[in-house]
Amino acid sequence: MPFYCYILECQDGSFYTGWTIDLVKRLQAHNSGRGARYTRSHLPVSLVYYEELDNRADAMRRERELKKKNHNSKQKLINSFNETLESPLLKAIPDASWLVISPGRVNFLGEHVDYNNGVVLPAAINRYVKLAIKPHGDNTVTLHALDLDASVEFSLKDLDHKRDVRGDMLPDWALYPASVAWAYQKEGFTPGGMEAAYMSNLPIGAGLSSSAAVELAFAEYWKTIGAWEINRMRMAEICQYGENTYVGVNCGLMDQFAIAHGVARCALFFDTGSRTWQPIPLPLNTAIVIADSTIRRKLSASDYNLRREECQQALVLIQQQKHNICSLSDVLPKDLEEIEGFLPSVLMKRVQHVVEENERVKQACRCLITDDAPGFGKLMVAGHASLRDLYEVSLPELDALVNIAIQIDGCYGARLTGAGFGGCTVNFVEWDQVENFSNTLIDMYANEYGMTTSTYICSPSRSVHIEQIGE
Ligand code: NG1
Repeated sequence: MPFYCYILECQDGSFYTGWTIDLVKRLQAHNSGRGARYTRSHLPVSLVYYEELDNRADAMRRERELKKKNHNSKQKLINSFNETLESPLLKAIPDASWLVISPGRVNFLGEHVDYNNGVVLPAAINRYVKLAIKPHGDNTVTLHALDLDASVEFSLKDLDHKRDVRGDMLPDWALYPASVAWAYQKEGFTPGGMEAAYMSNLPIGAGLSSSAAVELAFAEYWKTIGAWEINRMRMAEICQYGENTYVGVNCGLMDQFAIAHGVARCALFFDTGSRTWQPIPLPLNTAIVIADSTIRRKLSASDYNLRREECQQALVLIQQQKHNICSLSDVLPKDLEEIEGFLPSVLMKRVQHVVEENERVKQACRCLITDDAPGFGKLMVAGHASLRDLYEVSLPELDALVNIAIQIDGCYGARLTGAGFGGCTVNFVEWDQVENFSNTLIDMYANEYGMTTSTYICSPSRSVHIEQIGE
């Protein structure tokens, strides 16, 4: 029988160390308040580290050793546990002095409303972009995108032309870091030169915000190094501004917000209109499983911008009749009938989605607060139907993944996550059923549709953060 010594990260960022013979059950016990007095008052907790030992005595001895370590030493241990990404980074830049860890994000509900001043319910997830940086005094940035096996160097003095130091156009992937430097400059800040390498275990272009994770990683570094007094919301907004204006992707604020504000074990309720937000713990004994349709989309070339335009057209028509409406999220469900009288049917479908999706997010928050996982799951399924039928951004493959998922035991709900047109589904699953759910989904999708999916079991993570290497 294996014995484990483990470290939990509590909601306030503190660590708890223990030993067990069953990690899953022990984590559940902690999260249901039956683990230890300390964790009971610091819930929820997530597992961030474990070691397997041969016997009980060794596990208890190791627990005592770990308990004596201070917070920083434990953090280092956790970092080394996650080293799969870090060692290639440090091989690429051996004298790097900073490491930035930037999570991806999943969205539970509130899709295509962030550019309509609506409410969204995303979470940062424990899959990351990691960035190792060596600052230098020149005004150049040398980047190594290890996943792409590509490098580029550009000058911070000439970002407008989007060219590298040799005069060639910047490759698409380099536009994201460059956009952050450019947006900071527009705000009056002066980002410094660096050599940097980055890697990710987030699938790229899968609707899990790998691009925003890259942006926030660079933004966090420059902000920290410059000791600039910018709060996290402003940092997210600056990244969004760069992505909209420099990269040319007309995204809302949800992705950057979630990565800048993630809280372990929590979904993030965010009102994109008022910019207010609140973390809400997920119900106990639940897990997130992401299923990748493996269909990739290129956002700038997709129908995403068309959907935004349709929302804008609908808003103009509605405002001609109803003068108090500033955004589609001001439309109330009771107004829909009247609006139907004067909107073309396609625009009507888009508006109905936005209005009802906002309602679903509010109801979903109530479900989370009352630990109503089945109720939450039903709203996710309704959200998917709306994205499929009203907003028309789903694909047969995404519909199939959702249809299969909701038949499997322990699945509370499933839906596509992100913009649609490809990418991933998010599944909300009973903790004990996670392995079975994941395997059954993969098998059924292959048997019924002849398609392959890969799944990722995730939990909500803390926000982007930076560490000094060797400190
Ligand atoms: P994804 O699919 O994660 O790239 C996109 C937008 C979000 C939001 C969602 C739909 C980008 C980079 N992000 O997310 O702002 O509008 O679609 O809810 O375009």
